[in-house]
Amino acid sequence: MIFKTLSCIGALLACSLVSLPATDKPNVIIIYGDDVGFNDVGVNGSKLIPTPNIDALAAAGLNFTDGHCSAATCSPSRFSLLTGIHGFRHGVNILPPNAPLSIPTDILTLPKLFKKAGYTTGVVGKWHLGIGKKGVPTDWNGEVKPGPLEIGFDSSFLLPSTNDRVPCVYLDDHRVIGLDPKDPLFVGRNLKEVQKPGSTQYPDGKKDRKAMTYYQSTHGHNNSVINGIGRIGYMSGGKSALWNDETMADEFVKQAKNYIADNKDKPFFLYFASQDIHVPRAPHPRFKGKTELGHRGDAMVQFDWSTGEIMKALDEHGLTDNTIVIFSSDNGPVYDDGYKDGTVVQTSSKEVDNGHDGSGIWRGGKYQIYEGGTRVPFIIRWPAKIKPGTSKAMVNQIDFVASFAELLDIELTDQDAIDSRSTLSTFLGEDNKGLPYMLQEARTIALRVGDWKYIPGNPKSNRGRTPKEDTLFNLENDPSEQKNIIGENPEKAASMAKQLKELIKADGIR
Ligand code: NG6
Ligand code: CA
Repeated sequence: MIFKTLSCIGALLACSLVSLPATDKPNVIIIYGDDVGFNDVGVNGSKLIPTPNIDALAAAGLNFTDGHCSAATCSPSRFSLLTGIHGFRHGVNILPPNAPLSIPTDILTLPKLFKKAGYTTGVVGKWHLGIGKKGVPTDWNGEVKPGPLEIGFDSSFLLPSTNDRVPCVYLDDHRVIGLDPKDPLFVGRNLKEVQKPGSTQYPDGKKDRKAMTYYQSTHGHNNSVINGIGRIGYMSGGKSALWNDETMADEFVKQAKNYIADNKDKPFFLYFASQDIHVPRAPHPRFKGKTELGHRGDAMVQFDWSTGEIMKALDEHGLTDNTIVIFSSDNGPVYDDGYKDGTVVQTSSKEVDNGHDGSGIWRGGKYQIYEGGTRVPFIIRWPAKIKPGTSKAMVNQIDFVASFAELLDIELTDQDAIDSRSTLSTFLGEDNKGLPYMLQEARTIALRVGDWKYIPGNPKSNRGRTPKEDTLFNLENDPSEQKNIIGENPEKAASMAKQLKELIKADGIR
């Protein structure tokens, strides 16, 4: 009996000796915004959009002011976040509604890395990385795959593409929810492809502008009209499964809360990808009029609410201290991205009178190679380990794979996450080193080396996405990228042009 008790105490002691301190396996949540600009959050300067929850997150964590997504559009940024590889190496650009899965199922991904460390992994929200096999039309009425579950997530609840693209239904793991087999769902590139007998047909916005009762489109967005909103791409059927745009944030928050509650007793990784503030901006009526900036500002208030709800859930389960919460965005701000929702008028008229600029002092936004395209809100909170503050270090989402590998002590092979470099010590606020150099994608590819920025010119560039001539900026004296100083610094430009070519051609940066 005594022996038994002693051995029990011995086992307990041994157990506590080998068990890892709580901070070794923190939970990780990435809260990812869509088209949220650097200056759309209060902590970075926004005065006309109240974001108390995001500001509180920043106040309790590290706010990076030179933090970047890898590209100035969604799919390549998300690809890099989840793989540690630049989108251009896999030809990833903005994906159409019925694109196949863009992430190969046999490479290392962020969720697979967490699984190697014993985590459970989940994704809630916007996917836009393609679903299904290349060359095989996806059967939306059966098992919709390969998708997130085939690249390392244990569970997924998705808006499959974007909220301005079909299909306008939620996907729960492999299944569209709420589908009536009598009204099968089809997705196609043109009307003909989806005109199937027996399936609900939606108005074609090109022929029937009046069907677009919620918004008129300014460009594109006039194919299938769903909930009075024209969308990119064609769908038919699935009427009983249609989402409600105005309750989408509520739905995603509910799913995230359930995920946290279900997994609170084991280390988890949750990738929470909000549809806010991408077009069509259709916040719940309770957020309407919360800003003077129209739907775009109100959608940002909704996103701040979602962020607060997730933080509250962590508090309620006692998980705040040992959960790393990362808040960021997939590209910079845009105003008119295809709908007449009043944003341009309201934002620009405010701009004249000390108004709101989603990029702040940084030039440009979504689609553009200038800083505003990729320099986005970038907050990391981990109360157990990170001292609150601000960091000016240059950091990038593409480096999460290598940084978490270091944190979790997992070795990467030469083939894994080839563009991901660990900046863990900077993410933890232990130093201010960040990256010595980094690539920025917006169709064209630019190079930052410290404060120097080299952009290869593109004579065919339109809409100011990239300069027509080779350009060199120095952000230290010229943060808003106004003065091309290539004439005064020909050698610097030549060496950066050479380095850029080599990095693009290389088998990865790491
Ligand atoms: C563009 C769409 C834009 C938006 C974007 C993707 C047109 C004319 N424009 O092609 O509205 O959907 O793709 O945005 O169709 S992203 O944030 O997902 O990259
Ligand atoms: Ca986006």
